[in-house]
Amino acid sequence: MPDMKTRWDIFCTVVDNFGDIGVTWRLSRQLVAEHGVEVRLWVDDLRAFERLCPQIDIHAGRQWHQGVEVCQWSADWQPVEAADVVIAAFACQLPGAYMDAMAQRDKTPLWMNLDYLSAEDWVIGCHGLPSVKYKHVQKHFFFPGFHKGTGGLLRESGLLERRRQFQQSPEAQQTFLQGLGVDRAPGALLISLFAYENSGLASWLDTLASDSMPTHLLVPQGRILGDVERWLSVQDLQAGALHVRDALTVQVLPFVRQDQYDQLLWCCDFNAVRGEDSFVRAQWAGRPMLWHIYQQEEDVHLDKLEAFLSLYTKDLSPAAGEAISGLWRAWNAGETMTDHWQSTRKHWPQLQNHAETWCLEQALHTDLAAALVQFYVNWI
Ligand code: TRH
Repeated sequence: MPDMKTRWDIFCTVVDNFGDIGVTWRLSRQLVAEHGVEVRLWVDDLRAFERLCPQIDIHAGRQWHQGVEVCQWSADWQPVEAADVVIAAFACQLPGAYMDAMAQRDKTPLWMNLDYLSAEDWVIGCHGLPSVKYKHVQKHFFFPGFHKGTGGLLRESGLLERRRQFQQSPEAQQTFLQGLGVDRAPGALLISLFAYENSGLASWLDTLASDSMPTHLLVPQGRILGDVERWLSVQDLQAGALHVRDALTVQVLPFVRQDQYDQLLWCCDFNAVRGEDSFVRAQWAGRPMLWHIYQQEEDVHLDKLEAFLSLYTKDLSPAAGEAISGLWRAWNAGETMTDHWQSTRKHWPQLQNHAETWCLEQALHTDLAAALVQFYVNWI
Protein backbone atom coordinates (compact mmCIF):
# COMPACT_ATOMS: atom_id res chain seq x y z
CA MET A 1 0.00 0.00 0.00
CA PRO A 2 1.26 3.52 -0.74
CA ASP A 3 1.59 5.66 2.38
CA MET A 4 -1.47 7.56 3.56
CA LYS A 5 -0.14 10.83 2.26
CA THR A 6 0.08 9.88 -1.40
CA ARG A 7 -1.51 12.69 -3.36
CA TRP A 8 -3.36 12.16 -6.61
CA ASP A 9 -4.51 14.77 -9.12
CA ILE A 10 -7.22 13.68 -11.54
CA PHE A 11 -7.98 15.93 -14.50
CA CYS A 12 -11.34 15.82 -16.27
CA THR A 13 -12.54 17.85 -19.22
CA VAL A 14 -16.22 17.41 -19.86
CA VAL A 15 -16.32 16.81 -23.63
CA ASP A 16 -20.06 16.26 -23.75
CA ASN A 17 -22.60 14.20 -21.83
CA PHE A 18 -21.84 12.79 -18.39
CA GLY A 19 -19.39 9.93 -18.91
CA ASP A 20 -16.18 11.92 -18.33
CA ILE A 21 -17.28 13.36 -15.03
CA GLY A 22 -19.22 10.19 -14.14
CA VAL A 23 -16.11 8.03 -14.35
CA THR A 24 -13.66 10.45 -12.71
CA TRP A 25 -15.99 11.29 -9.82
CA ARG A 26 -16.60 7.61 -9.14
CA LEU A 27 -12.88 6.84 -9.30
CA SER A 28 -11.94 9.78 -7.05
CA ARG A 29 -14.41 8.75 -4.36
CA GLN A 30 -13.24 5.18 -4.42
CA LEU A 31 -9.55 6.09 -4.19
CA VAL A 32 -10.25 8.18 -1.10
CA ALA A 33 -12.64 5.74 0.55
CA GLU A 34 -10.78 2.52 -0.10
CA HIS A 35 -7.12 3.41 -0.62
CA GLY A 36 -6.60 6.26 1.82
CA VAL A 37 -5.04 8.60 -0.73
CA GLU A 38 -5.68 12.33 -1.12
CA VAL A 39 -7.46 13.24 -4.33
CA ARG A 40 -7.89 16.56 -6.06
CA LEU A 41 -10.37 16.28 -8.91
CA TRP A 42 -9.92 19.08 -11.48
CA VAL A 43 -13.07 19.63 -13.53
CA ASP A 44 -13.65 22.22 -16.25
CA ASP A 45 -17.47 22.07 -16.15
CA LEU A 46 -19.12 21.96 -12.76
CA ARG A 47 -22.61 22.23 -14.26
CA ALA A 48 -22.42 18.71 -15.71
CA PHE A 49 -21.02 17.56 -12.36
CA GLU A 50 -23.94 19.14 -10.48
CA ARG A 51 -26.37 16.90 -12.36
CA LEU A 52 -24.73 13.77 -10.92
CA CYS A 53 -24.05 15.30 -7.53
CA PRO A 54 -26.47 18.12 -6.59
CA GLN A 55 -24.27 19.17 -3.61
CA ILE A 56 -21.75 20.69 -6.03
CA ASP A 57 -21.51 24.48 -5.80
CA ILE A 58 -20.87 25.49 -9.39
CA HIS A 59 -19.27 28.77 -8.31
CA ALA A 60 -16.78 27.38 -5.80
CA GLY A 61 -13.12 27.26 -6.84
CA ARG A 62 -12.49 24.50 -4.29
CA GLN A 63 -14.88 22.34 -2.33
CA TRP A 64 -14.83 18.99 -0.57
CA HIS A 65 -17.32 16.23 -1.23
CA GLN A 66 -17.06 12.73 0.17
CA GLY A 67 -13.42 13.33 1.01
CA VAL A 68 -12.50 14.49 -2.51
CA GLU A 69 -11.18 18.01 -3.08
CA VAL A 70 -13.08 19.19 -6.14
CA CYS A 71 -11.25 22.01 -7.93
CA GLN A 72 -12.52 24.25 -10.66
CA TRP A 73 -10.18 23.84 -13.65
CA SER A 74 -10.45 27.34 -15.05
CA ALA A 75 -8.86 28.66 -18.23
CA ASP A 76 -6.91 31.03 -16.01
CA TRP A 77 -4.75 28.34 -14.38
CA GLN A 78 -3.12 29.28 -11.06
CA PRO A 79 0.14 27.42 -10.32
CA VAL A 80 -0.09 24.51 -7.86
CA GLU A 81 2.36 21.85 -6.73
CA ALA A 82 2.08 18.65 -8.76
CA ALA A 83 0.85 15.50 -7.03
CA ASP A 84 2.56 12.09 -6.69
CA VAL A 85 0.19 10.51 -9.19
CA VAL A 86 -1.37 12.45 -12.06
CA ILE A 87 -4.25 11.07 -14.09
CA ALA A 88 -5.36 12.72 -17.30
CA ALA A 89 -8.77 11.25 -17.98
CA PHE A 90 -9.58 10.37 -21.57
CA ALA A 91 -6.51 12.02 -23.08
CA CYS A 92 -7.31 15.48 -21.79
CA GLN A 93 -4.52 18.02 -22.17
CA LEU A 94 -3.04 19.18 -18.84
CA PRO A 95 -2.30 22.88 -18.29
CA GLY A 96 1.24 23.71 -19.49
CA ALA A 97 2.16 25.22 -16.11
CA TYR A 98 1.04 22.01 -14.37
CA MET A 99 3.25 19.91 -16.67
CA ASP A 100 6.17 22.17 -15.75
CA ALA A 101 5.30 21.63 -12.09
CA MET A 102 5.45 17.87 -12.67
CA ALA A 103 8.88 18.18 -14.28
CA GLN A 104 10.15 20.40 -11.45
CA ARG A 105 9.29 17.99 -8.65
CA ASP A 106 12.20 16.35 -6.83
CA LYS A 107 10.41 13.04 -7.13
CA THR A 108 8.98 12.66 -10.61
CA PRO A 109 5.25 11.88 -10.49
CA LEU A 110 3.59 8.89 -12.09
CA TRP A 111 1.61 10.30 -15.02
CA MET A 112 -1.14 8.21 -16.57
CA ASN A 113 -3.75 8.59 -19.23
CA LEU A 114 -6.97 6.86 -18.22
CA ASP A 115 -8.36 5.69 -21.57
CA TYR A 116 -11.84 4.83 -22.79
CA LEU A 117 -13.24 1.38 -22.14
CA SER A 118 -13.07 -1.18 -24.92
CA ALA A 119 -13.34 -4.98 -25.14
CA GLU A 120 -11.05 -5.08 -28.16
CA ASP A 121 -8.05 -7.46 -27.91
CA TRP A 122 -5.40 -4.84 -28.69
CA VAL A 123 -6.16 -3.17 -25.36
CA ILE A 124 -4.40 -6.00 -23.50
CA GLY A 125 -1.14 -5.35 -25.36
CA CYS A 126 -1.28 -1.58 -24.88
CA HIS A 127 -2.32 -1.40 -21.23
CA GLY A 128 0.48 0.05 -19.10
CA LEU A 129 2.77 0.91 -22.01
CA PRO A 130 4.74 4.18 -22.02
CA SER A 131 3.14 6.96 -24.06
CA VAL A 132 4.60 10.44 -24.69
CA LYS A 133 7.13 12.26 -22.48
CA TYR A 134 7.06 15.84 -21.25
CA LYS A 135 10.69 16.73 -20.52
CA HIS A 136 11.77 13.70 -18.43
CA VAL A 137 8.21 12.88 -17.21
CA GLN A 138 6.87 9.75 -18.83
CA LYS A 139 3.18 9.27 -19.47
CA HIS A 140 1.64 5.74 -19.40
CA PHE A 141 -1.46 4.30 -21.00
CA PHE A 142 -3.94 2.85 -18.55
CA PHE A 143 -6.74 0.94 -20.24
CA PRO A 144 -9.87 -0.22 -18.46
CA GLY A 145 -11.17 -3.48 -19.84
CA PHE A 146 -12.91 -6.82 -19.49
CA HIS A 147 -9.91 -9.08 -20.03
CA LYS A 148 -7.26 -10.13 -17.58
CA GLY A 149 -4.22 -7.98 -18.31
CA THR A 150 -6.21 -4.75 -18.63
CA GLY A 151 -6.97 -2.17 -15.94
CA GLY A 152 -10.39 -3.72 -15.20
CA LEU A 153 -13.64 -1.93 -14.39
CA LEU A 154 -14.64 0.51 -11.68
CA ARG A 155 -16.27 -1.49 -8.91
CA GLU A 156 -16.52 -0.26 -5.34
CA SER A 157 -15.89 -2.70 -2.55
CA GLY A 158 -19.09 -4.39 -1.36
CA LEU A 159 -21.04 -3.18 -4.40
CA LEU A 160 -22.38 -6.59 -5.38
CA GLU A 161 -23.39 -7.45 -1.81
CA ARG A 162 -25.28 -4.15 -1.55
CA ARG A 163 -26.92 -4.81 -4.89
CA ARG A 164 -27.95 -8.35 -3.89
CA GLN A 165 -29.43 -7.22 -0.59
CA PHE A 166 -31.41 -4.54 -2.38
CA GLN A 167 -32.66 -6.94 -5.03
CA GLN A 168 -33.70 -9.41 -2.34
CA SER A 169 -35.77 -6.79 -0.57
CA PRO A 170 -39.07 -5.93 -2.28
CA GLU A 171 -39.63 -3.31 0.47
CA ALA A 172 -36.33 -1.51 -0.22
CA GLN A 173 -37.13 -1.44 -3.93
CA GLN A 174 -40.65 -0.23 -3.35
CA THR A 175 -39.49 2.55 -1.03
CA PHE A 176 -36.86 3.64 -3.54
CA LEU A 177 -39.26 3.60 -6.48
CA GLN A 178 -41.97 5.41 -4.53
CA GLY A 179 -39.40 8.10 -3.73
CA LEU A 180 -39.22 8.67 -7.48
CA GLY A 181 -42.99 8.63 -7.78
CA VAL A 182 -43.02 5.17 -9.36
CA ASP A 183 -45.79 2.80 -8.45
CA ARG A 184 -44.78 -0.42 -10.14
CA ALA A 185 -47.77 -2.19 -11.67
CA PRO A 186 -47.85 -5.83 -10.44
CA GLY A 187 -46.59 -8.22 -13.10
CA ALA A 188 -45.23 -5.47 -15.32
CA LEU A 189 -41.78 -5.75 -16.86
CA LEU A 190 -39.80 -2.80 -15.48
CA ILE A 191 -37.38 -1.23 -17.96
CA SER A 192 -35.08 1.77 -17.59
CA LEU A 193 -34.18 3.75 -20.68
CA PHE A 194 -31.04 5.92 -20.91
CA ALA A 195 -29.95 6.43 -24.50
CA TYR A 196 -28.97 8.90 -27.18
CA GLU A 197 -31.52 9.93 -29.82
CA ASN A 198 -32.65 6.74 -31.57
CA SER A 199 -34.89 6.27 -34.59
CA GLY A 200 -35.43 2.63 -33.56
CA LEU A 201 -37.26 3.62 -30.39
CA ALA A 202 -40.72 3.98 -31.95
CA SER A 203 -40.73 0.38 -33.19
CA TRP A 204 -39.66 -0.89 -29.78
CA LEU A 205 -42.38 1.12 -28.01
CA ASP A 206 -44.96 -0.12 -30.56
CA THR A 207 -43.91 -3.68 -29.75
CA LEU A 208 -44.12 -3.13 -26.00
CA ALA A 209 -47.52 -1.43 -26.29
CA SER A 210 -49.00 -4.32 -28.28
CA ASP A 211 -47.49 -7.02 -26.05
CA SER A 212 -49.73 -9.35 -24.03
CA MET A 213 -47.66 -8.53 -20.96
CA PRO A 214 -47.56 -5.05 -19.39
CA THR A 215 -44.36 -3.00 -19.42
CA HIS A 216 -43.48 -0.02 -17.25
CA LEU A 217 -40.79 2.08 -18.92
CA LEU A 218 -38.82 4.55 -16.79
CA VAL A 219 -37.03 7.29 -18.69
CA PRO A 220 -34.67 9.63 -16.81
CA GLN A 221 -34.63 13.09 -18.39
CA GLY A 222 -32.18 13.23 -21.26
CA ARG A 223 -31.54 13.07 -24.99
CA ILE A 224 -33.97 10.23 -25.81
CA LEU A 225 -37.00 12.21 -24.61
CA GLY A 226 -37.54 13.83 -28.03
CA ASP A 227 -38.14 10.38 -29.56
CA VAL A 228 -40.46 9.46 -26.68
CA GLU A 229 -42.42 12.69 -27.21
CA ARG A 230 -42.78 11.99 -30.94
CA TRP A 231 -44.05 8.49 -30.25
CA LEU A 232 -46.55 9.73 -27.67
CA SER A 233 -47.46 12.77 -29.81
CA VAL A 234 -46.91 15.08 -26.85
CA GLN A 235 -44.56 17.97 -26.24
CA ASP A 236 -42.24 19.06 -23.49
CA LEU A 237 -42.24 15.92 -21.33
CA GLN A 238 -41.16 16.74 -17.81
CA ALA A 239 -40.11 14.57 -14.87
CA GLY A 240 -43.21 12.98 -13.39
CA ALA A 241 -45.09 12.75 -16.71
CA LEU A 242 -46.90 9.42 -17.06
CA HIS A 243 -48.59 8.14 -20.22
CA VAL A 244 -50.29 4.82 -20.86
CA ARG A 245 -50.60 3.33 -24.36
CA ASP A 246 -52.22 -0.10 -24.25
CA ALA A 247 -49.81 -2.46 -22.43
CA LEU A 248 -47.10 0.18 -22.10
CA THR A 249 -46.76 2.76 -19.31
CA VAL A 250 -44.13 5.42 -20.01
CA GLN A 251 -42.94 7.46 -17.05
CA VAL A 252 -40.40 10.27 -17.10
CA LEU A 253 -38.03 10.43 -14.13
CA PRO A 254 -35.77 13.22 -12.99
CA PHE A 255 -32.07 12.75 -13.69
CA VAL A 256 -31.13 11.18 -10.37
CA ARG A 257 -27.93 11.20 -8.28
CA GLN A 258 -25.31 8.68 -9.36
CA ASP A 259 -25.94 6.32 -6.42
CA GLN A 260 -29.69 6.47 -6.99
CA TYR A 261 -29.14 5.60 -10.63
CA ASP A 262 -27.49 2.36 -9.47
CA GLN A 263 -30.59 1.54 -7.43
CA LEU A 264 -32.79 2.25 -10.41
CA LEU A 265 -30.78 -0.24 -12.47
CA TRP A 266 -31.01 -2.79 -9.64
CA CYS A 267 -34.81 -2.49 -9.56
CA CYS A 268 -35.37 -2.96 -13.29
CA ASP A 269 -35.75 -6.22 -15.19
CA PHE A 270 -34.01 -4.74 -18.21
CA ASN A 271 -31.77 -1.70 -18.55
CA ALA A 272 -31.07 0.29 -21.68
CA VAL A 273 -27.83 2.17 -21.02
CA ARG A 274 -25.29 4.15 -23.01
CA GLY A 275 -21.73 5.47 -23.19
CA GLU A 276 -19.36 4.01 -20.65
CA ASP A 277 -20.24 4.41 -17.01
CA SER A 278 -23.93 3.46 -17.13
CA PHE A 279 -22.92 0.54 -19.37
CA VAL A 280 -20.64 -0.80 -16.62
CA ARG A 281 -23.18 -0.13 -13.88
CA ALA A 282 -25.80 -2.13 -15.80
CA GLN A 283 -23.40 -5.07 -15.83
CA TRP A 284 -23.00 -4.86 -12.05
CA ALA A 285 -26.81 -4.80 -11.78
CA GLY A 286 -26.82 -8.41 -13.04
CA ARG A 287 -29.83 -7.90 -15.29
CA PRO A 288 -30.21 -8.23 -19.08
CA MET A 289 -29.37 -4.99 -20.83
CA LEU A 290 -29.13 -3.05 -24.06
CA TRP A 291 -26.14 -0.81 -24.86
CA HIS A 292 -26.31 2.36 -26.93
CA ILE A 293 -22.66 2.91 -27.66
CA TYR A 294 -21.19 6.42 -27.98
CA GLN A 295 -20.84 7.13 -31.70
CA GLN A 296 -17.35 7.86 -32.98
CA GLU A 297 -15.89 9.09 -36.25
CA GLU A 298 -15.54 6.55 -39.08
CA ASP A 299 -17.80 4.19 -37.13
CA VAL A 300 -14.92 2.89 -35.02
CA HIS A 301 -17.45 2.42 -32.23
CA LEU A 302 -18.96 -0.46 -34.22
CA ASP A 303 -15.75 -2.48 -33.78
CA LYS A 304 -16.02 -1.87 -30.04
CA LEU A 305 -19.62 -3.00 -30.07
CA GLU A 306 -18.74 -6.23 -31.89
CA ALA A 307 -15.77 -6.88 -29.60
CA PHE A 308 -17.97 -6.62 -26.55
CA LEU A 309 -20.74 -8.71 -28.09
CA SER A 310 -18.44 -11.56 -28.99
CA LEU A 311 -17.12 -11.63 -25.43
CA TYR A 312 -20.50 -11.22 -23.78
CA THR A 313 -22.27 -13.87 -25.85
CA LYS A 314 -19.58 -16.56 -25.86
CA ASP A 315 -21.22 -18.62 -23.09
CA LEU A 316 -24.78 -18.17 -24.37
CA SER A 317 -26.52 -20.68 -26.64
CA PRO A 318 -26.06 -19.65 -30.30
CA ALA A 319 -29.77 -18.74 -30.53
CA ALA A 320 -29.73 -16.54 -27.41
CA GLY A 321 -26.44 -14.96 -28.47
CA GLU A 322 -27.88 -14.18 -31.90
CA ALA A 323 -31.03 -12.72 -30.36
CA ILE A 324 -29.29 -10.30 -28.01
CA SER A 325 -26.65 -9.39 -30.61
CA GLY A 326 -29.38 -8.68 -33.16
CA LEU A 327 -31.17 -6.44 -30.67
CA TRP A 328 -28.03 -4.47 -29.84
CA ARG A 329 -27.04 -4.09 -33.51
CA ALA A 330 -30.52 -2.89 -34.49
CA TRP A 331 -30.58 -0.39 -31.59
CA ASN A 332 -27.19 1.01 -32.54
CA ALA A 333 -28.20 1.30 -36.19
CA GLY A 334 -31.52 2.95 -35.28
CA GLU A 335 -33.36 0.11 -37.03
CA THR A 336 -36.65 -1.66 -36.33
CA MET A 337 -36.56 -3.48 -33.01
CA THR A 338 -39.73 -5.60 -33.23
CA ASP A 339 -38.39 -8.98 -34.33
CA HIS A 340 -35.22 -8.64 -32.30
CA TRP A 341 -37.15 -7.81 -29.13
CA GLN A 342 -39.44 -10.78 -29.64
CA SER A 343 -36.47 -13.13 -30.20
CA THR A 344 -34.77 -11.72 -27.12
CA ARG A 345 -37.86 -12.35 -24.99
CA LYS A 346 -37.84 -16.02 -26.08
CA HIS A 347 -34.48 -16.48 -24.36
CA TRP A 348 -35.29 -14.41 -21.28
CA PRO A 349 -34.45 -16.94 -18.51
CA GLN A 350 -31.14 -17.74 -20.13
CA LEU A 351 -30.32 -14.05 -20.56
CA GLN A 352 -31.22 -13.38 -16.93
CA ASN A 353 -28.92 -16.15 -15.67
CA HIS A 354 -26.20 -15.02 -17.99
CA ALA A 355 -26.36 -11.41 -16.78
CA GLU A 356 -25.62 -12.61 -13.24
CA THR A 357 -22.89 -15.03 -14.32
CA TRP A 358 -21.23 -12.36 -16.46
CA CYS A 359 -21.31 -9.95 -13.54
CA LEU A 360 -19.69 -12.48 -11.20
CA GLU A 361 -17.03 -13.38 -13.77
CA GLN A 362 -16.12 -9.74 -14.28
CA ALA A 363 -16.00 -9.20 -10.54
CA LEU A 364 -13.20 -11.80 -10.30
CA HIS A 365 -10.84 -9.27 -11.92
CA THR A 366 -9.08 -6.59 -9.89
CA ASP A 367 -11.18 -3.43 -9.96
CA LEU A 368 -9.86 -0.34 -11.74
CA ALA A 369 -9.06 1.76 -8.66
CA ALA A 370 -7.12 -1.11 -7.05
CA ALA A 371 -5.33 -1.74 -10.36
CA LEU A 372 -4.28 1.93 -10.54
CA VAL A 373 -2.94 1.81 -6.99
CA GLN A 374 -1.12 -1.44 -7.79
CA PHE A 375 0.38 0.14 -10.90
CA TYR A 376 1.71 2.96 -8.75
CA VAL A 377 3.11 0.58 -6.12
CA ASN A 378 4.92 -1.41 -8.83
CA TRP A 379 6.24 1.78 -10.37
CA ILE A 380 7.82 3.36 -7.23
O1 TRH B 1 -23.42 10.49 -20.63
P1 TRH B 1 -22.80 9.45 -21.44
O2 TRH B 1 -23.31 9.30 -22.80
O3 TRH B 1 -21.25 9.67 -21.49
C1 TRH B 1 -20.47 9.50 -22.65
C2 TRH B 1 -19.63 8.29 -22.61
O4 TRH B 1 -18.88 8.19 -21.43
C3 TRH B 1 -18.68 8.31 -23.79
O5 TRH B 1 -17.83 7.19 -23.75
C4 TRH B 1 -17.89 9.57 -23.75
O6 TRH B 1 -17.01 9.63 -24.78
C5 TRH B 1 -18.85 10.71 -23.78
O7 TRH B 1 -19.71 10.65 -22.68
C6 TRH B 1 -18.13 12.04 -23.77
O8 TRH B 1 -22.98 8.01 -20.73
P2 TRH B 1 -22.29 7.38 -19.44
O9 TRH B 1 -20.86 7.10 -19.66
O10 TRH B 1 -23.12 6.26 -19.05
O11 TRH B 1 -22.41 8.50 -18.31
C7 TRH B 1 -23.61 8.84 -17.72
C8 TRH B 1 -23.41 9.10 -16.25
O12 TRH B 1 -24.59 9.67 -15.71
C9 TRH B 1 -23.13 7.85 -15.44
O13 TRH B 1 -22.17 8.11 -14.45
C10 TRH B 1 -24.47 7.54 -14.77
C11 TRH B 1 -24.99 8.92 -14.56
N1 TRH B 1 -26.45 9.08 -14.41
C12 TRH B 1 -26.94 9.58 -13.21
O14 TRH B 1 -26.15 9.85 -12.29
N2 TRH B 1 -28.27 9.78 -13.08
C13 TRH B 1 -29.16 9.48 -14.07
O15 TRH B 1 -30.37 9.68 -13.88
C14 TRH B 1 -28.65 8.93 -15.27
C15 TRH B 1 -29.60 8.56 -16.38
C16 TRH B 1 -27.29 8.74 -15.42
